[in-house]
Order: sequence, then C-alpha cells, then structure tokens
Amino acid sequence: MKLPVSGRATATAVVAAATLLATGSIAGAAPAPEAGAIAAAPDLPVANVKAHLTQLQSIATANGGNRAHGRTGYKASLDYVKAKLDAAGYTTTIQQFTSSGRTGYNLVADWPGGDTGQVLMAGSHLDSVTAGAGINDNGSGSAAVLETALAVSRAGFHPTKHLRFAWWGAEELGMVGSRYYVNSLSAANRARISGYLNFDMIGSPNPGYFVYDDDPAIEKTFKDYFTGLGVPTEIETEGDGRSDHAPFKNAGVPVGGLFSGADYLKTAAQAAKWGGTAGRAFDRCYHSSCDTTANINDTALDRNADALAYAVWTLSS
Ligand code: DTR
Ligand code: ZN
Ligand code: ZN
Repeated sequence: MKLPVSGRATATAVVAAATLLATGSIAGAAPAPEAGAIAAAPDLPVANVKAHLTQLQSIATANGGNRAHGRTGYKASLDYVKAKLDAAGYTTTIQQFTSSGRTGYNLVADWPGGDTGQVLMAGSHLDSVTAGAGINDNGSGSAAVLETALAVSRAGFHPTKHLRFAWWGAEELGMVGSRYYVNSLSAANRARISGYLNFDMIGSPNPGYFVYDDDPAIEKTFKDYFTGLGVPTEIETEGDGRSDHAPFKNAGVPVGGLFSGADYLKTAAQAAKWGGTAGRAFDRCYHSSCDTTANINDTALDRNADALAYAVWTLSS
C-alpha cells in the first residue's frame, strides 16, 4: 500500500527527474538523492515480507515445530536473517547469552554510515514459544524489520543518523535478549541511541491498529502515516512493559512501536472502525500451535510494514 503522494515524495521525484535530465542516464535504479533532498520511504512489497514468513514457517516445521529459545529452530531463524543482511551489505553481530540453561542469541545489523552519535534502532523478537512456529508472534515483526533493512540497502539510503536493526532472542522468557543488549551497552553508547522502534505482532488475523504512546515524536510519526492511509489508530495499552521496548525505555531511550493485537477481544466499536469480528480475539492463535502462515492478515502486515519503513526513513533523516 502506498501513501498518497506527499510533498516530500514530490520533491524527491523532481530531484530524480532533474538527475535523469542532466545525465541522460537511468543506470543505477536507486540514485542517491542530492544534498538537501529527503528520500521518500519505499512501499515495502508485502510479498517479500510474506516470503520471509514462509521461510520462518519452513524452519519451524523442519525443527520440531517451533523457533523457541535454545532450540534448533531459533538458531536457524537467526542464520536465515543474518545471511540476507550480510548479502545486502550490513555489518552483523551475533550477541550470545545464556538463559534457563540454554544458549540464546541476539542479531544486530548496522548499516554503514550516518552519525554514530545519533543511532536509530528498529527491532523485533525472533523467538517463538515452544507451542508453535510463532508466525504472527513474532515472525511478523521480524520479517517486516528484515524487509525494511533490505529496502534501505536497495535504495542506497544514506540518512543523517546511523541505522541499526536488531532481532532479539528469548523475549518469550521475559525480554531476556533485549535486556542483555541494553545492559551490555556502555553509558556512552546507550546515550547515542536516539530512538528504539519495536514491532511485536503486526499481522494479527483479526487486527487492530495500535500505536505505542511512549514518545510523542515517534508516536506522531506512526499516526501521521496511518492518517495518510485513512486508517484510525488507538493507543497501545495492553502490552506496557511486555515487549523488547521495555528495557530501552527503562534505560531512558525514547521508544515507540506498532501492535495489531494478541489475546484480548476486539470490541464492537473496534470492529466498526477496523472491520473484522467483534467478540473474537485479535489473535486467536496467540502462543498456540495454530500461529502459522495461515494466522496472518495480509492487509495489516502490509500497512504496518509500510509504516515501519516510513518511520525509519522519517526519523533518521
Ligand atoms: N507479543 C506478546 C506480548 C504482548 C502482549 N501484548 C502486547 C502488546 C504490545 C506488545 C507486546 C505485547 C508476546 O511476545 O508474547
Ligand atoms: Zn509471545
Ligand atoms: Zn511477541
């Protein structure tokens, strides 16, 4: 889904057209914007996001049905994401930790360039519960963060800020990986993180459109995007402190994020504005074996992935 053409997008199109006229060339599909131009965020192909989910489902199926902390399906998921990022030019780091007697891993991917004194991070947890493949929770966030990172590479995007993407281990054991990461930062490196954006469940089958309200500037960025789509949002209240933004927030980092709903029931008022089924959970397969690729609403996944990319572009420029 594409935003209505904005002033920013128009300005970029004019720059691109001027470049084409000046050079007579269209070589290089993604010309770097000229100094002062603000690149428009891309429309992420939802088919690409879904292809990552298909791979995560296959990984779960081949590894006893889950991608949980300390299990082979988790490490295989991490290897899949890492290979894509390495091929796209990221500097990737695996951070290892131990929890409940099992080895866990975070994956951190830095996009070379930008002001490392101002780091914008986007992340998601990559582990599932042991009950199932965890495709909505949280293949959805993991796939959308991955596709955003790949879109940065495809666009040759070189924002003012430094971009860092992360996939957390052992969230389902109590945000273990993300807390380990935050605790292992020096005070100086923690202070360099200007924002952390979290994506945990963004393709719920009976979706709502919830925006975290922790930081006003980040919240406004997401709300602006959905306003442009004509989709109403609500403040996310259900998950306070229940996902990987919590350790960042507790360390004083501005945080935000998106959420399409877990086991709470959609009200009649919510069904009236968003469609779907009132009196039914946003995700009836939350933490269950039926959280498979069939447990995804494509429209929600598409809108939230595009909002993610929009926020990364906007907040890093
Ligand atoms: N995604 C769930 C935790 C959770 C439940 N509600 C919210 C709201 C917002 C973010 C996260 C959550 C899990 O990982 O089990
Ligand atoms: Zn969960
Ligand atoms: Zn989750």
